[in-house]
Amino acid sequence: METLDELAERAARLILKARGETVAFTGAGVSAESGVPTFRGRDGLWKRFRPEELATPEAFERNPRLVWEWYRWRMEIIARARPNPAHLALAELEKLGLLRCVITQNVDGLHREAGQQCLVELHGNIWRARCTKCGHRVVFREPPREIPPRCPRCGALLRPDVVWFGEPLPEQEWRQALQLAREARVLLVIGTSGVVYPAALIPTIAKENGAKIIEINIEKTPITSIADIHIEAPAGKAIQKILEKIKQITRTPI
Ligand code: BV8
Ligand code: ZN
Repeated sequence: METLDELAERAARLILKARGETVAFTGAGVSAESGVPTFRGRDGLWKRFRPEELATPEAFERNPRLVWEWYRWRMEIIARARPNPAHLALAELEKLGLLRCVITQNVDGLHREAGQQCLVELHGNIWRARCTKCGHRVVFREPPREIPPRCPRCGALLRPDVVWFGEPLPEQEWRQALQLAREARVLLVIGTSGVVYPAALIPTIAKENGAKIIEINIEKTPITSIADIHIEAPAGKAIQKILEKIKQITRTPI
């Protein structure tokens, strides 16, 4: 059984060998250490709420106030959250020229706040809302006081600018994610249960195109079976360790 140290060393060597063609694919687990609840974990959102009742167009149609109460509650948690060592290490890997881009399923905006430049938000962003009638978009600086919020332009209902179950992913972001997955030499899969489609196809597409898969998660997932390296540790600890190994290896010329 390899130690975290040995696994991180192997991962660091794969990332260095990829010469910048490494892409990260992240899920709710990368924000867990920031105090943002995941969906399916022990204290997961889906434990207390049922996604069908909230994260769907039908739920919004039926009860926009209830859906906005849920999103405002999540915005309040996220407003207090700060990027954690996992987000910061990914931003540093990008600065070092070793990470090309981050594809995220998260809507919390923490990768951006950590300084990530190249970022593809497959499921939208909780701080953005769009008008259900005229399409006008707004960005919230803080959770909306009155809910459901109304369009400043036409007065119709605003909806969170996130992808709900049964809704297609944004065209542009999906195409960009596919291209990044096809071209990646290494895919870092961090903190995702790999159960939500079509996002969950990304690791398979990267693998089919010859990428090495490094999975970081506190448990095994359906992705573990195609992972070349599976590091069972919290994301912050694991990615910081990989970053440390990269710096050690590049400091000591071979
Ligand atoms: C679509 C935005 C069609 C909103 C989200 C049956 C089979 C296959 C597919 C389907 C099916 N039935 C329905 C579908 C389709 C459905 C789907 O996949 N359902 C699943 C549940 C079976 N998909 C859709 O509906 C998609 N749209 O298919 O449209 C279409 C196509 C064309 C034209 C018209 C229509 C839309 C899916 C997007 C839904 N939106 N979020 C919001 O956030 O409110 S999904 C939601 O789940 C989040 O975005 C989240 O990111 C995503 C995935 O979850 P994870 O990120 O993986 O988080 P999770 O909690 O699950 O796991 C956390 C992981 O982290 C765990 O593994 C845990 O161990 C780990 N972890 C925890 N702590 C740490 C850690 N790891 C490391 N360190 C730690 N500290
Ligand atoms: Zn409007």
